[in-house]
Amino acid sequence: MRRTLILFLLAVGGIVSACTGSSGDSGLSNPSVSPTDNEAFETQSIGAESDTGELDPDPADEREPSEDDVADPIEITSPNDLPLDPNADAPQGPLDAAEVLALEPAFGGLVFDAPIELLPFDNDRVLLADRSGVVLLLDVDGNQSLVLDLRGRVGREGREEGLLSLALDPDFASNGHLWAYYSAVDTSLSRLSRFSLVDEVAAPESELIVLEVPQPFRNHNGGSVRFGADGFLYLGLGDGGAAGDPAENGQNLGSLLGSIVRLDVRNASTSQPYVIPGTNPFVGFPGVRTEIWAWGLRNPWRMSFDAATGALWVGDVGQGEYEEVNLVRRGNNLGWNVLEGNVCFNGECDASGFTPPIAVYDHELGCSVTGGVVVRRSGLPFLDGAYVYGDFCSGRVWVVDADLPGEAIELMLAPGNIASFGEDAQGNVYVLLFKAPIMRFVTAEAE
Ligand SMILES: [Ca+2]
Repeated sequence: MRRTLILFLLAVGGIVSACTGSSGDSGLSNPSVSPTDNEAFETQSIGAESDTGELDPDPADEREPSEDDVADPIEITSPNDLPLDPNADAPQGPLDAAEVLALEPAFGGLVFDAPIELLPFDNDRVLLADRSGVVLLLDVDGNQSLVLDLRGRVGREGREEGLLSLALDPDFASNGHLWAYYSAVDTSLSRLSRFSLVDEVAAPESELIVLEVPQPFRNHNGGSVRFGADGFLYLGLGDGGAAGDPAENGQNLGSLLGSIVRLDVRNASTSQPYVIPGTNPFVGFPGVRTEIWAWGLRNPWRMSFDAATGALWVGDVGQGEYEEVNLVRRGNNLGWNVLEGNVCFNGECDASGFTPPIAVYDHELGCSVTGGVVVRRSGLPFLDGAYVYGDFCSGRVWVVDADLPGEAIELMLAPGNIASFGEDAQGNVYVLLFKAPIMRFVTAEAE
């Protein structure tokens, strides 16, 4: 069966202005999240820099708004049924309008400057983290309460620095632990810490520092902190920065940089912050950081586990030409800085021994991949059974079959810089955009 999918884009300008106009008391104007200075809510890019190692102007500034961005329908083709079937015939015929996806503002149209994480907290609320260091609880109407304010501890000197990730402990219900990964203030290092919630508030003073990773440059700090079904903590670390990985950290098992590490933090304490699981792939190898689970990464920006299969999906930001999505297994070498995407990064190379990406796109289509989530419970066409991800610069959103990965399919343009994807307890899927409402995937209304 063949179909042609017509996706109608949201009239972005109208939606944004409507939201900001109708919810002027929300988000940035709330005292709990108001910036203390201009720096705190400056729009910054994630993961893109020039070949010289100097940070580029904000990709958002480079993106030329066009008619295509906001109003015109995009015609794309897609296999018909989800899960996306790579063996299906080429698409044919129009989809029913009811099957078309759209994005609509969620949480009362709340706008944050740099939202980077949205996680289910309970049945009715989500945790929302902004790169400034603020963590909030939000209900569906956008009512919010402050959970954690790390602005005094989070460094924002580099354009890619800040509070970068958040995760609830697997035993949160009994221990109240919240995990955060951020750039430390007044220094150049990344920090993984545990905080403890009491009555839904975590005092900064409850911090237990579990891992600190010196950052030779201010960019490429990763990262996501996630818990696997094995109960262990996974953290994605960038290659240390500049451009081209000058110290070749990506291919150095003696450095945590450019790696995904796996830690047992169940009994974390000041004297023993973590234990290295005995089943980590390089345990017993001399001269190796045995925290490493996988290596050869440049700047893993957003990773997530498939709740159904346990698979680990990672978006790894490219240098100047290719962005990639990786399915990461124990001990994999993802190729950087020998490979960028599927191509030798510097002249000729031996590509054997590297795990190739699941999906690659070039800089005609974007400039900085934002890894997403495997969707299982949204009830929406094209999403359930798919890994959905996007590009920070172009706003393009793609899906790839999570079970039988085939060719990625472009789904739509999001109305802004895609910084992250998230889900709530009901299975709704969200896109986090800089300086724009948090958007939720919905079935589009028939025109
Ligand atoms: Ca790679």
